[in-house]
This record gives sequence, C-alpha cells and structure tokens, in this order.
Amino acid sequence: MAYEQLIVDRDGPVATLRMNNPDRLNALSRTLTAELIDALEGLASDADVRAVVLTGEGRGFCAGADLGALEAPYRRGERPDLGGFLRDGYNRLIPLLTDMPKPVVAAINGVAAGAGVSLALACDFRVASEASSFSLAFVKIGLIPDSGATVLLPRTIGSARSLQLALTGDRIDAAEALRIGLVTMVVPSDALASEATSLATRLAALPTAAMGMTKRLFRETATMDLRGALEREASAQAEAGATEDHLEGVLAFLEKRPPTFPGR
Ligand code: LHQ
Repeated sequence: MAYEQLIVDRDGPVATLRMNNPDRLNALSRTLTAELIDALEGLASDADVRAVVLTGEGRGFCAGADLGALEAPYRRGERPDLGGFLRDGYNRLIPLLTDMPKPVVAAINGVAAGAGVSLALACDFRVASEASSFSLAFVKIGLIPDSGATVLLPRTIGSARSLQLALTGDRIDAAEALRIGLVTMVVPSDALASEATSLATRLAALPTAAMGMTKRLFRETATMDLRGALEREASAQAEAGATEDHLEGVLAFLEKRPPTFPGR
C-alpha cells in the first residue's frame, strides 16, 4: 500500500519503515500516525516478516506531535481534547511496537523529541547515529511525557535520570544517550542504515516465536512477583518447547551444525 508520509521497504524477512515528513523532522501528523498504525498492524500478522526497522527520512528521527496542527484551533481560542487525541492515535501506535511479536530496531538518524523519544523507547533496540539527539520536549510546551514515556523511560534508564530529562526537557546528544543507556549503540551517520539492517537481518534469522514470547514475558512479569513470574515462564516455555525453532535448535546442536530456524 502506498502511503503519503511513510515509506515501507521489504528486504527478505526485514521490513523497514521510514517516516517521511522530513520538513517537519517527521513530526507525528495524523496522517503519519495513521499510516504507522496501518503498516505495523500489517507487519505484526505477516509471518514472512521476522524483524522490523523504524527510522526517519532527512535530519530528524521524529520531532513528536505535529504542533502545526494545533495552530488553527489554538488561534481560534479552542482547546482540543488532548486525552482523546492520544487515545485515538499514539495510544494505539505505541503498543503495536512494544507488542510486535518480532524484534523492532529503531535506527535513530537525527533528533528525537517528545513522542519521538517515546517511539524510540517502544522499540526493542535503539541504534543511534552520531547526529542523533534526544529531548523530552513535552515540558517545554507545558505538557507531561506521553506515549508511554512515563513507563518506558524509567524502565530503560531509571527514574532519577528520567525525571531529570522530563522536568528539564534538556536536549542530550548521542554520546550522553549512550552513557545513560537510552540507546544501545552509536554509529557514524553514514553507517546507521547498514548497522541497523545488519542487526535486523541477524535477528530475523533467530527463533522468532521465542523472541515474541520473550518480549511478552518481559512486559507481563514487570508487574509480577517472583512466584507469578515463574508460573508465566513455565506456561511460555511449554509454548516455546512446541515450536519448530526449538526442535531445530536442539537437533542442530546435537548434530554440530548451524541451525536454520523457520521462525515458528
Ligand atoms: C515541527 C516540529 C513539530 C511541527 C520541528 N511539529 N513542526 C503533544 C501535543 C498534543 C497531544 C499529545 O501529545 C503531544 C506529545 C508531544 O510529542 S509534545 C512534544 C512535541 N514536540 C516538540 O515540542 C518539539 C518541537 N521541536 C523542537 O523543539 C525542535 O524543532 C527540535 C529540538 C526537535 C529540533 O530543533 P532544530 O534542529 O533547531 O530544528 P527546527 O526547530 O528548525 O525544526 C525544523 C523544522 O521542523 C521547522 O520548520 P520550518 O518551517 O521553520 O523549517 C520546525 O517548525 C519544524 N518542526 N518540530 N513537533
């Protein structure tokens, strides 16, 4: 399907989504949000896709909500319901990334601000270019961190640093983002696409079903006690044990050959 502000590329089992609203640093317009939702829903159920890359065109990764859309109503004195706006848009988008039953790699090519940071946090891996930067810009316009940032950021970098970034809105560079664990890897800008694709390609050859279950377990056990988590692990391991990937993994080990995982 052709989109207006999103480019979808397929290379074997790897799908790459490129946000394409570069004049606005890929701000999340209603169009881009709807297109991301549509594309991610399709990728989630496409068994041939075994890893996803999310990146941006131009010099931005994603500048968060499209503030241009607020201009007309605000100048007319209207105050749109931002809660409804979130429920209809970003609150549908974020779980499509966190719950994607295959790995999602954010290739952060430039600035990520506001909900753009949340988008990166909802991915499983954050590979950042040296040109990237990060700002929890919400506070600068009198808003609170949304799109999952209040959960995903402290879970990623701890609550003290999260509060510091959220309360100041300060913009940090890639080196600082790496130091505090906000991103997993920083690479030269011209190597970002190839590094992210090569990571995604490697992930796409691994046991996809077990990785989807691992993601689910990490989400579910975050709020569980140990005994509850042990039980959830037991049920999930029963599921993993029934996959073709598991059988192939064990047989390949015993036969001293590299495994070829079918991804199911
Ligand atoms: C933009 C944007 C943008 C539109 C750059 N929108 N045009 C919010 C509201 C409602 C409901 C619920 O949720 C939310 C959640 C949020 O995400 S709140 C946070 C929204 N984002 C921001 O506040 C970030 C605003 N942008 C910036 O602070 C800067 O642009 C950053 C720090 C991202 C980049 O700075 P620079 O590298 O200096 O670029 P720039 O400011 O010159 O931007 C380039 C162009 O992109 C410029 O347009 P122009 O026509 O002048 O070339 C900006 O107006 C446009 N742009 N962000 N979010």
